[in-house]
Amino acid sequence: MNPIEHKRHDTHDEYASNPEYQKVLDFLQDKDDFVIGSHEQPDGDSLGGSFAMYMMLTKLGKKARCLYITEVIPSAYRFIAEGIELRKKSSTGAPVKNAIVLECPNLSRLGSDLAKVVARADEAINIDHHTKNDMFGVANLILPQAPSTTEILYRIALDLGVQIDAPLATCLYVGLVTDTGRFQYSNTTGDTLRVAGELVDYGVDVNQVFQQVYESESFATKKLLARMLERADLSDGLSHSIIMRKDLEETKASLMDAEEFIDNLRGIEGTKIACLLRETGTGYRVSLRSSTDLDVAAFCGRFGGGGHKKAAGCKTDLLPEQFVPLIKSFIADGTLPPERIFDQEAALAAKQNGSGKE
Ligand SMILES: [Mn+2]
Repeated sequence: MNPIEHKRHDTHDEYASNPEYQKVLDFLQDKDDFVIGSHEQPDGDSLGGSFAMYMMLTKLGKKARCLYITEVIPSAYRFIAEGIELRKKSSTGAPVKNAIVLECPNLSRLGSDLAKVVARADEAINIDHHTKNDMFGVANLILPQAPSTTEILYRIALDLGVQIDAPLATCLYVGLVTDTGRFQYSNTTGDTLRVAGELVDYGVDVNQVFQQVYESESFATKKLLARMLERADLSDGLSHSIIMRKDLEETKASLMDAEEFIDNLRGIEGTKIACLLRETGTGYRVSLRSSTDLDVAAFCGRFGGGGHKKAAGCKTDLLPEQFVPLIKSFIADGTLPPERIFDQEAALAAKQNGSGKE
């Protein structure tokens, strides 16, 4: 075992001084038989966090399972899933004792299948770092100042006295490296880098993570990226593009592989906000990134979405030619779209009544 000293960082003392922190520790310490769930379209932080939590609990001699992740795990993250016990869809009828929900501002972010399982749990706790949260748990540890959920889990692991080994350190590191854009986003603090250093001392193979997460894109994914870039537009500070459903059919790539594509738009000189629209069949899934003080979580909030100040998402049934000007107005003078016209339920009801949009 690596004889590294367990350090507790100042910013993490802030996590631990949150009134909900002790409740989370007590829940993890006192209970047994857990399910762990995180959001749809998983990313490095949700998967790294879920697997890390699984490892922490089993190291404490507890029973735990991650919910359904087998069916949706992107290939870039399969290397951290080894040895993780997954609860499959077929067992949805089984009773659920204790649920741990990571990275979800509300239960619907889990997707409907997982949300149903968590709703059946005796009790659920909620650990997240997004700006808004519905506080659906018996304990709600919401720390928007944390760059990743796994950085919160690192402190929890130390306080629970969990032995950190290379597989656990790797899961924590994957969440950290992906949610900080490889330690380049403005959420990267000195402590983030110190934690990363400690995780490397615990045995993280930095180059392996890089190769798996960032250099294992399929050829189909690259072809899809080429289409997205071909269609890109830069005007009035907005870089945006669209991925159509036919692109997926024709390139045989999956939407999940397109998670990082927006970084290619954000990186274009002159970009204040980057926007990627992905056609879903019922509308568009929208990703926004801000390179300025413009708060894209607030913008996405007008469409029932959210996220972080500089990285957020939502869904819309507006057409791109309707949606794009709204972002441009936001860039021009900070104008947010009016909330009422984007009430999804009202839009659906209007459609069913035959008075829907053109
Ligand atoms: Mn995250």
